[in-house]
Amino acid sequence: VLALLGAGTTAAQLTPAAAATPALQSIVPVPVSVTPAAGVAFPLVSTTKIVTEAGSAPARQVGDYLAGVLRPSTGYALPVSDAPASVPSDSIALLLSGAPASVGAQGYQLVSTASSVTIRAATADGLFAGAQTLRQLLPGSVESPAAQPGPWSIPGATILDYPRFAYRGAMLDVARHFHPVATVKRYLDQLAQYKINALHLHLADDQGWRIQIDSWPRLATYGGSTQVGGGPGGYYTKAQYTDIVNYAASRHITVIPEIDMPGHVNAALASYAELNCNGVAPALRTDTAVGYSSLCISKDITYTFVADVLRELAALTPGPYLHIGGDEAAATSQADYLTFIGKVLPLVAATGKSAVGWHDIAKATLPSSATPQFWGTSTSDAGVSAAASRGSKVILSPANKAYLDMKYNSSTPIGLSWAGYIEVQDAYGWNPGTYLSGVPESAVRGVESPLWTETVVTPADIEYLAFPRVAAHAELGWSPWSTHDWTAFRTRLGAQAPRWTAQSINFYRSAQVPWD
Ligand code: TNX
Repeated sequence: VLALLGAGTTAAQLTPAAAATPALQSIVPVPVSVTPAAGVAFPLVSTTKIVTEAGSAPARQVGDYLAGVLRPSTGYALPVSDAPASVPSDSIALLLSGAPASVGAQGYQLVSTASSVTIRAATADGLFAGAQTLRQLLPGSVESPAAQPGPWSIPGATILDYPRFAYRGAMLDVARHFHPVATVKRYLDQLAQYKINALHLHLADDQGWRIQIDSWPRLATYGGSTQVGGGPGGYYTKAQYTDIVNYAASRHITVIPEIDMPGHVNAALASYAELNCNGVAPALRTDTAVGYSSLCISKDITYTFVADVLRELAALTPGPYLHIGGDEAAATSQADYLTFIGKVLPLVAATGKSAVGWHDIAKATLPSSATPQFWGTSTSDAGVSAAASRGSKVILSPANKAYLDMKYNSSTPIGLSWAGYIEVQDAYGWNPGTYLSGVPESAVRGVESPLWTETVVTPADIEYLAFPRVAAHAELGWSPWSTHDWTAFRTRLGAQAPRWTAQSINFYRSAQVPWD
Protein backbone atom coordinates (compact mmCIF):
# COMPACT_ATOMS: atom_id res chain seq x y z
CA VAL A 1 0.00 0.00 0.00
CA LEU A 2 2.82 2.43 0.86
CA ALA A 3 4.31 1.92 -2.56
CA LEU A 4 0.98 2.89 -4.10
CA LEU A 5 0.98 6.20 -2.29
CA GLY A 6 3.87 7.66 -4.29
CA ALA A 7 3.67 9.82 -7.37
CA GLY A 8 0.71 8.96 -9.53
CA THR A 9 -1.41 7.69 -6.69
CA THR A 10 -5.02 7.81 -7.74
CA ALA A 11 -8.19 8.20 -5.77
CA ALA A 12 -9.09 4.70 -6.86
CA GLN A 13 -6.06 3.42 -4.92
CA LEU A 14 -6.63 5.41 -1.75
CA THR A 15 -8.05 2.73 0.49
CA PRO A 16 -7.86 2.38 3.41
CA ALA A 17 -6.05 5.64 4.22
CA ALA A 18 -8.90 7.73 2.86
CA ALA A 19 -11.69 5.58 4.25
CA ALA A 20 -12.67 8.33 6.66
CA THR A 21 -12.96 10.86 3.83
CA PRO A 22 -15.14 9.31 1.13
CA ALA A 23 -15.46 12.66 -0.65
CA LEU A 24 -11.80 12.37 -1.65
CA GLN A 25 -12.61 9.08 -3.37
CA SER A 26 -15.74 10.28 -5.13
CA ILE A 27 -14.43 12.97 -7.47
CA VAL A 28 -15.52 12.68 -11.11
CA PRO A 29 -13.42 12.87 -13.25
CA VAL A 30 -10.97 11.17 -10.91
CA PRO A 31 -7.93 13.44 -10.37
CA VAL A 32 -4.38 12.58 -11.36
CA SER A 33 -3.40 12.28 -7.71
CA VAL A 34 -5.06 12.71 -4.33
CA THR A 35 -3.05 12.65 -1.11
CA PRO A 36 -5.26 12.80 1.99
CA ALA A 37 -4.15 14.65 5.12
CA ALA A 38 -5.50 12.22 7.69
CA GLY A 39 -7.66 13.78 10.38
CA VAL A 40 -7.52 17.27 8.84
CA ALA A 41 -10.54 19.19 7.56
CA PHE A 42 -11.37 22.75 6.50
CA PRO A 43 -14.62 24.02 8.04
CA LEU A 44 -16.57 26.23 5.63
CA VAL A 45 -18.37 28.60 8.01
CA SER A 46 -20.30 31.87 8.02
CA THR A 47 -17.09 33.91 8.18
CA THR A 48 -15.28 32.11 5.36
CA LYS A 49 -14.06 34.40 2.61
CA ILE A 50 -12.91 33.82 -0.94
CA VAL A 51 -9.71 35.59 -2.03
CA THR A 52 -8.52 35.68 -5.62
CA GLU A 53 -5.25 36.56 -7.35
CA ALA A 54 -4.80 40.29 -6.81
CA GLY A 55 -5.49 42.34 -9.90
CA SER A 56 -6.68 39.40 -12.03
CA ALA A 57 -10.18 39.86 -13.47
CA PRO A 58 -10.35 36.25 -14.74
CA ALA A 59 -9.42 34.89 -11.30
CA ARG A 60 -11.99 37.19 -9.70
CA GLN A 61 -14.65 35.85 -12.09
CA VAL A 62 -13.91 32.30 -10.95
CA GLY A 63 -14.17 33.48 -7.33
CA ASP A 64 -17.51 35.14 -7.99
CA TYR A 65 -18.74 32.01 -9.77
CA LEU A 66 -17.69 29.79 -6.86
CA ALA A 67 -19.35 32.11 -4.36
CA GLY A 68 -22.49 31.98 -6.50
CA VAL A 69 -22.47 28.19 -6.34
CA LEU A 70 -21.91 28.01 -2.57
CA ARG A 71 -24.10 30.86 -1.25
CA PRO A 72 -27.65 29.51 -1.76
CA SER A 73 -27.16 26.24 0.14
CA THR A 74 -24.79 27.48 2.85
CA GLY A 75 -26.55 30.80 3.35
CA TYR A 76 -23.14 32.37 3.95
CA ALA A 77 -22.02 35.74 2.54
CA LEU A 78 -18.72 34.39 1.17
CA PRO A 79 -17.30 37.79 0.20
CA VAL A 80 -14.81 37.78 -2.68
CA SER A 81 -11.78 40.08 -2.58
CA ASP A 82 -8.20 40.40 -3.77
CA ALA A 83 -5.80 38.00 -2.07
CA PRO A 84 -3.20 39.55 0.22
CA ALA A 85 0.44 38.43 -0.05
CA SER A 86 -0.14 35.38 2.10
CA VAL A 87 -3.30 33.29 2.25
CA PRO A 88 -5.39 34.37 5.25
CA SER A 89 -6.95 31.85 7.60
CA ASP A 90 -10.61 30.91 7.13
CA SER A 91 -10.34 31.47 3.38
CA ILE A 92 -10.61 29.78 0.01
CA ALA A 93 -7.81 31.18 -2.19
CA LEU A 94 -7.72 31.08 -6.00
CA LEU A 95 -4.19 31.97 -7.07
CA LEU A 96 -2.40 32.22 -10.40
CA SER A 97 1.05 31.68 -8.92
CA GLY A 98 2.93 28.79 -7.43
CA ALA A 99 1.24 25.90 -9.21
CA PRO A 100 3.51 22.99 -10.10
CA ALA A 101 4.49 23.17 -13.78
CA SER A 102 2.89 19.76 -14.36
CA VAL A 103 -0.63 21.22 -14.10
CA GLY A 104 -0.17 22.79 -17.54
CA ALA A 105 -2.69 25.20 -19.02
CA GLN A 106 -5.86 23.53 -17.72
CA GLY A 107 -4.86 21.80 -14.47
CA TYR A 108 -4.60 22.90 -10.87
CA GLN A 109 -3.27 22.05 -7.45
CA LEU A 110 -5.70 22.07 -4.51
CA VAL A 111 -4.37 22.05 -0.95
CA SER A 112 -6.88 21.93 1.88
CA THR A 113 -5.79 22.38 5.49
CA ALA A 114 -7.57 23.19 8.73
CA SER A 115 -7.30 26.91 8.00
CA SER A 116 -7.61 27.32 4.22
CA VAL A 117 -8.24 25.78 0.83
CA THR A 118 -5.76 27.02 -1.77
CA ILE A 119 -6.21 26.37 -5.47
CA ARG A 120 -3.24 27.27 -7.64
CA ALA A 121 -3.17 27.19 -11.44
CA ALA A 122 -1.42 28.82 -14.36
CA THR A 123 -4.71 30.06 -15.85
CA ALA A 124 -8.28 30.88 -14.87
CA ASP A 125 -9.28 27.68 -16.73
CA GLY A 126 -7.24 25.76 -14.19
CA LEU A 127 -8.74 27.65 -11.26
CA PHE A 128 -12.22 26.91 -12.62
CA ALA A 129 -11.41 23.20 -12.86
CA GLY A 130 -10.14 23.29 -9.29
CA ALA A 131 -13.33 25.02 -8.18
CA GLN A 132 -15.33 22.12 -9.64
CA THR A 133 -13.26 19.68 -7.60
CA LEU A 134 -13.81 21.79 -4.48
CA ARG A 135 -17.60 21.55 -4.98
CA GLN A 136 -17.35 17.78 -5.03
CA LEU A 137 -15.41 17.77 -1.74
CA LEU A 138 -18.50 19.20 -0.02
CA PRO A 139 -21.65 17.20 0.71
CA GLY A 140 -24.05 16.86 -2.25
CA SER A 141 -26.58 19.06 -0.47
CA VAL A 142 -24.27 22.02 -1.20
CA GLU A 143 -25.83 21.94 -4.68
CA SER A 144 -29.27 22.73 -3.33
CA PRO A 145 -30.88 26.02 -4.42
CA ALA A 146 -32.21 26.52 -0.85
CA ALA A 147 -30.42 26.87 2.50
CA GLN A 148 -29.33 23.55 4.03
CA PRO A 149 -28.17 22.77 7.57
CA GLY A 150 -24.59 21.72 6.80
CA PRO A 151 -22.11 21.42 8.49
CA TRP A 152 -19.79 22.11 5.56
CA SER A 153 -16.43 20.45 5.82
CA ILE A 154 -13.74 19.94 3.18
CA PRO A 155 -11.38 17.03 3.86
CA GLY A 156 -7.68 17.86 4.16
CA ALA A 157 -5.70 16.83 1.09
CA THR A 158 -3.29 17.75 -1.64
CA ILE A 159 -4.74 17.18 -5.10
CA LEU A 160 -2.72 17.48 -8.29
CA ASP A 161 -4.81 17.34 -11.42
CA TYR A 162 -4.70 18.05 -15.16
CA PRO A 163 -6.46 16.67 -18.25
CA ARG A 164 -5.41 13.80 -20.48
CA PHE A 165 -6.98 15.51 -23.52
CA ALA A 166 -7.26 19.25 -24.19
CA TYR A 167 -10.80 18.95 -25.62
CA ARG A 168 -13.75 17.56 -23.72
CA GLY A 169 -16.95 18.33 -25.55
CA ALA A 170 -20.67 17.88 -25.66
CA MET A 171 -22.87 18.45 -28.71
CA LEU A 172 -26.47 19.59 -28.54
CA ASP A 173 -28.68 19.35 -31.63
CA VAL A 174 -30.90 22.43 -31.46
CA ALA A 175 -32.13 21.85 -35.03
CA ARG A 176 -34.30 18.72 -34.75
CA HIS A 177 -35.98 20.18 -31.69
CA PHE A 178 -35.21 23.77 -30.84
CA HIS A 179 -33.89 24.31 -27.32
CA PRO A 180 -34.18 27.83 -25.92
CA VAL A 181 -31.36 29.81 -24.35
CA ALA A 182 -32.37 28.93 -20.79
CA THR A 183 -32.16 25.20 -21.58
CA VAL A 184 -28.70 25.58 -23.10
CA LYS A 185 -27.50 27.54 -20.05
CA ARG A 186 -28.83 24.88 -17.71
CA TYR A 187 -26.99 22.20 -19.68
CA LEU A 188 -23.79 24.30 -19.67
CA ASP A 189 -23.96 24.53 -15.87
CA GLN A 190 -24.37 20.77 -15.63
CA LEU A 191 -21.53 20.02 -18.03
CA ALA A 192 -19.07 22.45 -16.43
CA GLN A 193 -19.14 20.42 -13.22
CA TYR A 194 -17.43 17.55 -15.01
CA LYS A 195 -14.72 19.75 -16.55
CA ILE A 196 -16.23 19.66 -20.05
CA ASN A 197 -14.83 22.64 -21.93
CA ALA A 198 -16.53 22.66 -25.34
CA LEU A 199 -20.18 22.94 -26.41
CA HIS A 200 -20.78 22.08 -30.04
CA LEU A 201 -24.13 23.51 -31.17
CA HIS A 202 -25.70 21.77 -34.19
CA LEU A 203 -27.41 24.92 -35.48
CA ALA A 204 -28.92 23.82 -38.77
CA ASP A 205 -30.38 20.66 -40.24
CA ASP A 206 -33.18 19.55 -42.57
CA GLN A 207 -35.88 20.38 -40.03
CA GLY A 208 -34.72 23.79 -38.90
CA TRP A 209 -32.25 26.68 -39.14
CA ARG A 210 -31.60 28.10 -35.67
CA ILE A 211 -29.33 31.14 -36.02
CA GLN A 212 -30.10 34.62 -37.35
CA ILE A 213 -28.03 35.45 -40.45
CA ASP A 214 -28.52 39.08 -41.52
CA SER A 215 -27.54 38.57 -45.16
CA TRP A 216 -29.98 35.66 -45.54
CA PRO A 217 -32.77 36.52 -43.09
CA ARG A 218 -35.32 33.91 -44.19
CA LEU A 219 -33.02 31.11 -43.00
CA ALA A 220 -34.11 31.83 -39.44
CA THR A 221 -37.52 33.43 -39.89
CA TYR A 222 -38.84 30.78 -42.30
CA GLY A 223 -36.29 27.96 -42.07
CA GLY A 224 -36.47 28.09 -38.28
CA SER A 225 -40.26 28.07 -38.11
CA THR A 226 -40.81 24.39 -37.40
CA GLN A 227 -39.09 21.27 -36.04
CA VAL A 228 -39.41 17.48 -35.87
CA GLY A 229 -43.04 16.58 -35.40
CA GLY A 230 -44.35 20.03 -36.41
CA GLY A 231 -44.38 22.60 -33.61
CA PRO A 232 -43.11 26.15 -33.74
CA GLY A 233 -39.35 25.55 -33.78
CA GLY A 234 -37.45 28.76 -33.15
CA TYR A 235 -34.05 30.33 -33.61
CA TYR A 236 -31.44 32.34 -31.73
CA THR A 237 -31.11 36.00 -32.54
CA LYS A 238 -27.51 37.15 -32.72
CA ALA A 239 -27.92 38.68 -29.26
CA GLN A 240 -29.22 35.36 -27.88
CA TYR A 241 -26.38 33.38 -29.47
CA THR A 242 -23.91 35.88 -27.97
CA ASP A 243 -25.62 35.43 -24.61
CA ILE A 244 -24.98 31.66 -24.90
CA VAL A 245 -21.36 32.21 -25.95
CA ASN A 246 -20.74 34.57 -23.02
CA TYR A 247 -22.47 32.30 -20.52
CA ALA A 248 -20.40 29.38 -21.79
CA ALA A 249 -17.23 31.46 -21.46
CA SER A 250 -18.12 32.20 -17.84
CA ARG A 251 -18.17 28.40 -17.39
CA HIS A 252 -14.84 28.11 -19.25
CA ILE A 253 -16.62 26.39 -22.14
CA THR A 254 -15.90 27.25 -25.79
CA VAL A 255 -18.84 27.21 -28.23
CA ILE A 256 -18.29 25.46 -31.57
CA PRO A 257 -21.13 26.36 -33.97
CA GLU A 258 -22.08 23.87 -36.69
CA ILE A 259 -23.79 24.53 -39.99
CA ASP A 260 -24.22 21.08 -41.53
CA MET A 261 -23.54 20.96 -45.29
CA PRO A 262 -23.73 20.02 -48.15
CA GLY A 263 -26.44 17.64 -46.87
CA HIS A 264 -28.88 18.19 -43.98
CA VAL A 265 -29.86 21.51 -45.59
CA ASN A 266 -33.57 21.24 -46.36
CA ALA A 267 -34.43 24.19 -44.09
CA ALA A 268 -32.04 26.42 -46.08
CA LEU A 269 -33.26 25.09 -49.45
CA ALA A 270 -36.85 25.72 -48.36
CA SER A 271 -35.99 29.30 -47.38
CA TYR A 272 -34.27 30.33 -50.64
CA ALA A 273 -35.35 28.88 -53.99
CA GLU A 274 -32.12 30.08 -55.64
CA LEU A 275 -30.05 27.65 -53.55
CA ASN A 276 -31.72 24.74 -55.35
CA CYS A 277 -30.30 23.41 -58.62
CA ASN A 278 -33.81 23.48 -60.12
CA GLY A 279 -34.63 26.88 -58.64
CA VAL A 280 -37.63 25.50 -56.77
CA ALA A 281 -37.83 25.68 -52.99
CA PRO A 282 -38.95 22.42 -51.36
CA ALA A 283 -41.43 22.38 -48.49
CA LEU A 284 -40.27 22.56 -44.90
CA ARG A 285 -39.80 19.08 -43.40
CA THR A 286 -40.70 17.82 -39.94
CA ASP A 287 -39.93 14.10 -40.38
CA THR A 288 -36.63 12.43 -39.39
CA ALA A 289 -35.40 11.10 -42.74
CA VAL A 290 -31.74 11.78 -43.56
CA GLY A 291 -29.68 11.92 -46.76
CA TYR A 292 -32.19 13.54 -49.14
CA SER A 293 -31.09 17.20 -49.32
CA SER A 294 -28.02 18.81 -50.89
CA LEU A 295 -26.74 22.27 -51.64
CA CYS A 296 -26.29 22.83 -55.39
CA ILE A 297 -22.58 22.17 -55.89
CA SER A 298 -22.40 23.71 -59.39
CA LYS A 299 -23.99 27.09 -58.56
CA ASP A 300 -21.83 30.09 -57.65
CA ILE A 301 -24.50 31.39 -55.29
CA THR A 302 -23.96 28.31 -53.10
CA TYR A 303 -20.49 29.58 -52.19
CA THR A 304 -21.70 33.15 -51.72
CA PHE A 305 -24.24 31.72 -49.29
CA VAL A 306 -21.67 29.58 -47.46
CA ALA A 307 -19.16 32.45 -47.24
CA ASP A 308 -21.83 34.84 -45.91
CA VAL A 309 -23.04 32.37 -43.27
CA LEU A 310 -19.53 31.45 -42.13
CA ARG A 311 -18.45 35.10 -41.99
CA GLU A 312 -21.40 36.13 -39.83
CA LEU A 313 -21.06 33.08 -37.60
CA ALA A 314 -17.31 33.59 -37.17
CA ALA A 315 -17.88 37.21 -36.19
CA LEU A 316 -20.15 36.03 -33.36
CA THR A 317 -17.88 33.22 -32.21
CA PRO A 318 -14.72 33.88 -30.17
CA GLY A 319 -13.63 30.22 -30.20
CA PRO A 320 -11.17 28.95 -32.82
CA TYR A 321 -13.46 26.46 -34.61
CA LEU A 322 -16.31 26.41 -37.11
CA HIS A 323 -17.98 23.02 -37.69
CA ILE A 324 -19.11 22.42 -41.27
CA GLY A 325 -20.97 19.14 -40.73
CA GLY A 326 -20.38 17.10 -43.86
CA ASP A 327 -22.13 13.92 -42.70
CA GLU A 328 -24.56 11.69 -44.57
CA ALA A 329 -24.40 13.60 -47.85
CA ALA A 330 -26.19 10.79 -49.66
CA ALA A 331 -27.91 13.20 -52.06
CA THR A 332 -24.55 14.60 -53.22
CA SER A 333 -22.37 12.61 -55.63
CA GLN A 334 -18.91 11.64 -54.38
CA ALA A 335 -17.27 13.93 -56.95
CA ASP A 336 -19.53 16.84 -56.00
CA TYR A 337 -18.88 16.18 -52.31
CA LEU A 338 -15.13 16.42 -52.80
CA THR A 339 -15.55 19.58 -54.90
CA PHE A 340 -17.68 21.11 -52.18
CA ILE A 341 -15.34 20.32 -49.29
CA GLY A 342 -12.41 21.58 -51.37
CA LYS A 343 -14.18 24.91 -51.90
CA VAL A 344 -15.54 25.33 -48.38
CA LEU A 345 -12.38 24.63 -46.36
CA PRO A 346 -10.75 27.83 -47.75
CA LEU A 347 -13.93 29.76 -46.93
CA VAL A 348 -13.54 28.63 -43.30
CA ALA A 349 -9.87 29.61 -43.34
CA ALA A 350 -10.83 33.04 -44.70
CA THR A 351 -12.79 33.69 -41.49
CA GLY A 352 -9.67 33.03 -39.42
CA LYS A 353 -11.16 29.87 -37.90
CA SER A 354 -10.20 26.21 -38.20
CA ALA A 355 -12.64 23.70 -39.66
CA VAL A 356 -14.15 20.75 -37.81
CA GLY A 357 -16.37 18.30 -39.67
CA TRP A 358 -17.96 14.91 -39.18
CA HIS A 359 -15.36 12.39 -40.29
CA ASP A 360 -16.97 12.01 -43.72
CA ILE A 361 -14.94 15.14 -44.64
CA ALA A 362 -11.79 13.00 -44.41
CA LYS A 363 -12.78 11.47 -47.75
CA ALA A 364 -11.16 14.67 -49.02
CA THR A 365 -7.45 15.32 -48.49
CA LEU A 366 -7.60 17.58 -45.44
CA PRO A 367 -5.14 20.27 -44.39
CA SER A 368 -3.64 19.51 -40.97
CA SER A 369 -5.66 22.41 -39.52
CA ALA A 370 -8.93 20.52 -40.21
CA THR A 371 -10.36 18.24 -37.54
CA PRO A 372 -12.38 15.15 -38.44
CA GLN A 373 -14.90 14.16 -35.76
CA PHE A 374 -15.25 10.36 -35.83
CA TRP A 375 -18.85 9.17 -35.39
CA GLY A 376 -18.63 5.66 -36.81
CA THR A 377 -19.32 2.32 -35.17
CA SER A 378 -16.18 0.52 -36.32
CA THR A 379 -12.69 1.07 -34.97
CA SER A 380 -10.97 2.04 -38.19
CA ASP A 381 -11.51 4.60 -40.90
CA ALA A 382 -9.05 5.04 -43.74
CA GLY A 383 -9.76 8.74 -44.21
CA VAL A 384 -9.41 9.56 -40.53
CA SER A 385 -6.18 7.64 -40.06
CA ALA A 386 -4.74 9.26 -43.21
CA ALA A 387 -5.69 12.70 -41.91
CA ALA A 388 -4.11 11.89 -38.53
CA SER A 389 -0.92 10.76 -40.23
CA ARG A 390 -0.80 14.10 -42.06
CA GLY A 391 -1.11 15.98 -38.76
CA SER A 392 -4.83 16.51 -38.21
CA LYS A 393 -6.14 16.13 -34.68
CA VAL A 394 -9.22 13.92 -34.29
CA ILE A 395 -12.27 14.30 -32.05
CA LEU A 396 -13.73 10.96 -30.99
CA SER A 397 -17.49 10.46 -30.81
CA PRO A 398 -17.93 6.78 -31.72
CA ALA A 399 -21.69 6.39 -32.07
CA ASN A 400 -21.87 3.08 -30.20
CA LYS A 401 -20.02 4.55 -27.19
CA ALA A 402 -20.41 8.32 -27.15
CA TYR A 403 -23.86 9.03 -28.65
CA LEU A 404 -26.07 10.31 -25.87
CA ASP A 405 -29.18 9.85 -28.02
CA MET A 406 -28.83 6.05 -28.06
CA LYS A 407 -31.17 4.28 -25.65
CA TYR A 408 -29.70 2.62 -22.56
CA ASN A 409 -31.71 -0.53 -23.23
CA SER A 410 -34.89 -1.65 -24.97
CA SER A 411 -37.13 -0.02 -22.38
CA THR A 412 -35.61 3.47 -22.49
CA PRO A 413 -38.62 5.68 -23.31
CA ILE A 414 -36.80 8.15 -25.58
CA GLY A 415 -33.77 7.93 -27.84
CA LEU A 416 -32.73 5.93 -30.88
CA SER A 417 -30.94 2.59 -31.23
CA TRP A 418 -29.34 2.45 -34.69
CA ALA A 419 -25.85 2.31 -33.13
CA GLY A 420 -27.01 -0.08 -30.41
CA TYR A 421 -27.95 0.33 -26.78
CA ILE A 422 -25.40 2.15 -24.62
CA GLU A 423 -25.49 1.33 -20.92
CA VAL A 424 -23.23 3.24 -18.53
CA GLN A 425 -20.54 0.57 -18.61
CA ASP A 426 -20.51 0.69 -22.42
CA ALA A 427 -20.21 4.48 -22.38
CA TYR A 428 -17.23 4.18 -20.02
CA GLY A 429 -15.61 1.10 -21.52
CA TRP A 430 -13.29 2.34 -24.27
CA ASN A 431 -9.91 3.98 -24.49
CA PRO A 432 -9.85 7.15 -26.62
CA GLY A 433 -6.05 6.89 -26.90
CA THR A 434 -6.12 3.52 -28.66
CA TYR A 435 -9.66 3.31 -30.03
CA LEU A 436 -9.16 4.07 -33.72
CA SER A 437 -6.49 2.24 -35.66
CA GLY A 438 -3.90 4.64 -37.03
CA VAL A 439 -5.01 7.35 -34.60
CA PRO A 440 -2.58 7.33 -31.67
CA GLU A 441 -3.25 9.25 -28.46
CA SER A 442 -1.05 12.10 -29.72
CA ALA A 443 -3.45 12.59 -32.66
CA VAL A 444 -6.55 12.78 -30.45
CA ARG A 445 -7.71 16.26 -29.47
CA GLY A 446 -10.36 14.76 -27.24
CA VAL A 447 -13.75 13.20 -26.71
CA GLU A 448 -17.20 14.62 -27.48
CA SER A 449 -20.66 13.37 -26.49
CA PRO A 450 -23.25 14.23 -29.17
CA LEU A 451 -26.92 14.52 -28.27
CA TRP A 452 -29.14 14.39 -31.35
CA THR A 453 -32.65 15.49 -30.56
CA GLU A 454 -35.09 13.74 -32.88
CA THR A 455 -36.78 12.38 -29.71
CA VAL A 456 -35.51 14.94 -27.22
CA VAL A 457 -37.88 17.80 -26.42
CA THR A 458 -37.48 19.04 -22.84
CA PRO A 459 -34.61 19.74 -20.42
CA ALA A 460 -35.69 16.60 -18.55
CA ASP A 461 -35.22 14.61 -21.78
CA ILE A 462 -31.73 16.06 -22.26
CA GLU A 463 -30.78 15.20 -18.69
CA TYR A 464 -32.18 11.68 -18.83
CA LEU A 465 -30.01 10.77 -21.80
CA ALA A 466 -26.92 12.77 -20.78
CA PHE A 467 -26.75 11.72 -17.14
CA PRO A 468 -24.94 9.63 -16.15
CA ARG A 469 -23.24 8.84 -19.47
CA VAL A 470 -21.79 12.30 -20.11
CA ALA A 471 -19.95 12.03 -16.78
CA ALA A 472 -18.39 8.77 -18.00
CA HIS A 473 -17.22 10.45 -21.20
CA ALA A 474 -15.93 13.42 -19.20
CA GLU A 475 -13.78 11.06 -17.15
CA LEU A 476 -12.46 9.36 -20.31
CA GLY A 477 -11.47 12.79 -21.61
CA TRP A 478 -9.88 14.07 -18.41
CA SER A 479 -8.45 11.29 -16.25
CA PRO A 480 -5.25 9.32 -16.91
CA TRP A 481 -5.88 5.91 -18.47
CA SER A 482 -4.04 4.35 -15.53
CA THR A 483 -7.06 5.24 -13.37
CA HIS A 484 -9.52 3.47 -15.62
CA ASP A 485 -11.46 0.99 -13.48
CA TRP A 486 -15.16 0.28 -13.89
CA THR A 487 -15.66 -0.94 -10.33
CA ALA A 488 -14.15 2.21 -8.85
CA PHE A 489 -15.87 4.44 -11.40
CA ARG A 490 -19.35 3.12 -10.74
CA THR A 491 -18.89 3.88 -7.04
CA ARG A 492 -17.70 7.42 -7.76
CA LEU A 493 -20.58 7.87 -10.15
CA GLY A 494 -23.08 6.62 -7.58
CA ALA A 495 -21.82 9.29 -5.21
CA GLN A 496 -22.97 11.98 -7.65
CA ALA A 497 -26.64 11.12 -7.09
CA PRO A 498 -27.20 13.49 -4.14
CA ARG A 499 -25.67 16.34 -6.19
CA TRP A 500 -27.87 15.60 -9.18
CA THR A 501 -30.93 15.30 -6.96
CA ALA A 502 -30.13 18.65 -5.32
CA GLN A 503 -29.79 20.17 -8.79
CA SER A 504 -33.05 18.56 -9.99
CA ILE A 505 -31.21 16.71 -12.77
CA ASN A 506 -33.51 14.04 -14.21
CA PHE A 507 -30.82 11.35 -14.42
CA TYR A 508 -31.23 7.71 -15.43
CA ARG A 509 -30.82 5.48 -12.38
CA SER A 510 -28.93 2.73 -14.15
CA ALA A 511 -29.03 -0.60 -12.31
CA GLN A 512 -25.29 -0.87 -13.06
CA VAL A 513 -24.50 1.91 -10.59
CA PRO A 514 -24.72 1.80 -6.75
CA TRP A 515 -26.50 5.14 -6.31
CA ASP A 516 -25.98 6.89 -2.97
C1 TNX B 1 -26.72 10.30 -37.59
S1 TNX B 1 -24.19 11.09 -36.65
C2 TNX B 1 -26.59 11.65 -37.86
C3 TNX B 1 -27.61 12.58 -37.41
C4 TNX B 1 -28.70 11.89 -36.66
C5 TNX B 1 -28.10 10.83 -35.77
C6 TNX B 1 -29.08 10.17 -34.88
C7 TNX B 1 -24.28 12.09 -37.77
C8 TNX B 1 -23.06 12.81 -38.06
N1 TNX B 1 -25.46 12.21 -38.40
O1 TNX B 1 -28.14 13.30 -38.51
O2 TNX B 1 -29.39 12.84 -35.90
O3 TNX B 1 -27.50 9.87 -36.59
O4 TNX B 1 -28.44 9.33 -33.97
